[in-house]
Order: sequence, then C-alpha cells, then structure tokens
Amino acid sequence: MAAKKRSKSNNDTDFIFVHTADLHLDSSFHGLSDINPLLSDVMTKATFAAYNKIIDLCIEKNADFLLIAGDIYDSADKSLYAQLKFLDGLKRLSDAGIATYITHGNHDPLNGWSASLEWPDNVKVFSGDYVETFSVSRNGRVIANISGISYRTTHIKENLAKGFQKKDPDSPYAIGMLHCTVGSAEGHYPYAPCSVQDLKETNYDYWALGHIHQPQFVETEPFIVYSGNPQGRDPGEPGERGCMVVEVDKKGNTNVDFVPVDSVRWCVEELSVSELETEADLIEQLEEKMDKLFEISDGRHLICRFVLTGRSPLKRLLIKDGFLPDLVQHLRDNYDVGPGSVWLERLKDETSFPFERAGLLSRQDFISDLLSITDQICSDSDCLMELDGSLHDLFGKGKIRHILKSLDEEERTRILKTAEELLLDKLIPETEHENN
Ligand SMILES: [Mn+2]
Repeated sequence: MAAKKRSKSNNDTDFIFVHTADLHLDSSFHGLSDINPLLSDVMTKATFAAYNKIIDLCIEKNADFLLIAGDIYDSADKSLYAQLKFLDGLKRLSDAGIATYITHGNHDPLNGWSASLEWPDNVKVFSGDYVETFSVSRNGRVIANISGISYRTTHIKENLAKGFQKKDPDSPYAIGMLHCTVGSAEGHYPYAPCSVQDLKETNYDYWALGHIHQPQFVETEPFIVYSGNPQGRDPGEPGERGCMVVEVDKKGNTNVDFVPVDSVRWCVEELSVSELETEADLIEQLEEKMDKLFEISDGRHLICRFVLTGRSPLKRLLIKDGFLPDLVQHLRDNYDVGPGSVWLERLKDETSFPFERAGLLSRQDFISDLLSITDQICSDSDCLMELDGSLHDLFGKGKIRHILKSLDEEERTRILKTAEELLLDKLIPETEHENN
C-alpha cells in the first residue's frame, strides 16, 4: 500500500481519529411509505448516507483511523446488502491508508450470521472472548494503543469494563472501545453496565463508547464519549446526529469536535395554544415554526412533529372530526419534498379545554363530584382496569381485538382524562369557560 501523505490541520497535531457507533445500517422505517413514498425512499437510504459521509470525513480530515463502537447493523441476522455497503466504505478507507477498528454490540453480536466477505487488512475486529489491544504505529513509533471487546451474544449483562488493563503512566495514548451502559441509561437496555469510575480507573485518554443513541460527553477529563447514532431513525431520536472527530496534539492533549452527518433530521417541538384565539392564529404559528425549521435545514430533510399543548377554547376545534387531518394536509401541501425541506410527520393534540381543574374541584356540585370520581379511579389501578368493561365494544370485539394491543395503565388514564374533558365541555356553559 502506498505511503500516505500527512498534512494535518495544524502543525501541533500528532494524529486524528474519527469515532462513530450505532450505524444501524439498513434500519427499516415504518409508516411513511403510504403517505410519502419519496421521503420513505430517502429514509431507507439515510443510514447508508450517514455512513458514507463518515467515510468522506475520514478521508477529508486525513484521519489515521476510524473507530466503530458497535451496532453497525440493525439485527444479528444482518442483510447482505448492508454488509456489502459497509465493506465498500471500509475499502475506500483502506485505499486511503486509513485503518478501522470495530467492536460489535448487542444488535450485531459475533454469533450472528455474517456473509463470507473479505475485509481489507487494516480492518481489525475485536474478539468477544477477552479485551484485545491493537497498537497503531507510524514511522516505527506507537502513537496509540486501542483496547476493546466485542459482544459474543446479544445479552451481555456483565461489566466488560473490568477486563481492561490499566494504562501505565509512560505508555502511549490509550483508547478504550466499548458498547456499554455507563451509569443509568433510561430507554436503553442496560447491556454491559459499568460506572464512570470503572472507566476512569483505567487511566485511558479517550473512551469511544456505543449503545446510547443520543450523542453525549459523559466526561471530558478524560474524554468518555458516546458519539450517538449518525442518523436519527424516528421522532424518539430527534436533533442533530453525527460523529466525533478527535485530534490529539504532540503533547497528548485531546480536542473533540462533533460533526453532524445526518441527511434526515427529526424535530419534535411543542406549541402552546393558550394565547391563541382562532384557527387562523394556530395556522400562522405552525407555518412560522415550519419556516424557521426550513431556514436551519441546511440541505437536509427535516421531519417535524408538533405537539400542541395548553388550555384554549381551540380545543373544541381540534377534536372536531377531520380538523387535525385537514390542517396536517394543508401544512404538507405547502412544502416540497427534497433536500432542504420540512415535512410535517404528525400534529399531536395534548391541549385541554380552558378549565381550571382546581377551581372546579372546590365547588360543591355535580361537577366537583365528577372530578373527584375521576381522581379516585386514576389513583386505583383495579378501578382503572374496570374501564376495559366499558371499552369492550370499541376494543374487545371482532377482528379489532386481535389487532389492538391491550391497554396499559397510562392509556387507560389518558382515555379517562379525555372523557372528563369532554364531559366538562358539555356541562359548563361556554360563557363560564374563561372564569374557571
Ligand atoms: Mn444501538
């Protein structure tokens, strides 16, 4: 392989690496294909587009190596297509003289199926049996030691951090790679759980982590970093997504830059309707929000979800048959689907009628009795379960009962609260609304 010409961004830079994780190549996206086939197609390609941008970035930055901290693929039974695309990227890096270090995570453990593909020589995959260390050398000098371990199977519950050897004070820059859960991680399975302290005790200079999809610096001294997934896949993964570009200077100081590489970005924004009086006000506000998003789209496809909140007489319109779908259709019609576009995925109504519940509860009448009963039911899960009887006609009959999931406590409470709202709206004359 031809020697690579080095021209780092500044004279003090010793080496550069890029840290990514959770590529989830070939993730499937549900729900868009019926309403917007064009966007659905963009989404299908988005995880690959992000991966290719990372490869471009490594080449552009003249990086020394790329680290991938697990979950390259979306499932253990990874698609052949995803593996071939992944290999294409690795070959491009290899041709540019850039090495790649890979640990496997819970979505792509070593015991899953793999096609018999040949990886370039400078691609190293960490073992699943013990922590391995690879040394990166340049001109006969070791510039970094990279230690890591892969998942043998999906369900790794042991603390893998305990298997990493401590760095000696005089040894080269040390990097740890792990797909793990540091501390508590809401919404993520606690695979390979460990503490910040476990990682700090190794005296490593940089921990390249995977598993948590939200990019975050757990610590900056030393760097303990989740790069996050480079492409958000649903409204639960909003905001910018990318990878970390890490520059180490000749004194061993580390500088980390987050670089967005997502081509589709999910935005979830709240809009309070409390101060709004008419549907025209609401439309104006929503259009304004979409215009603002358009301005920051920077050539990306933005997919937004707006959540309407607050108390307002507008609630009466929002629950009218067809009102929300028509509003959504109008907001979609105004925007083209293409790079630098904003698509409204959903308009979620979490508003309520303009009643002050506390005030109503203190009244000694039928209305306060009604509210007390709702409170009583909400606080008793056995009572909440009895709601299923009343809802049987809707949820429990015919084919629908096979399709719908059984209700959970949160859903039962939501139905009850909505029923309460509708009853209050019928019971309280409109003139009284504002006074409550
Ligand atoms: Mn993942």
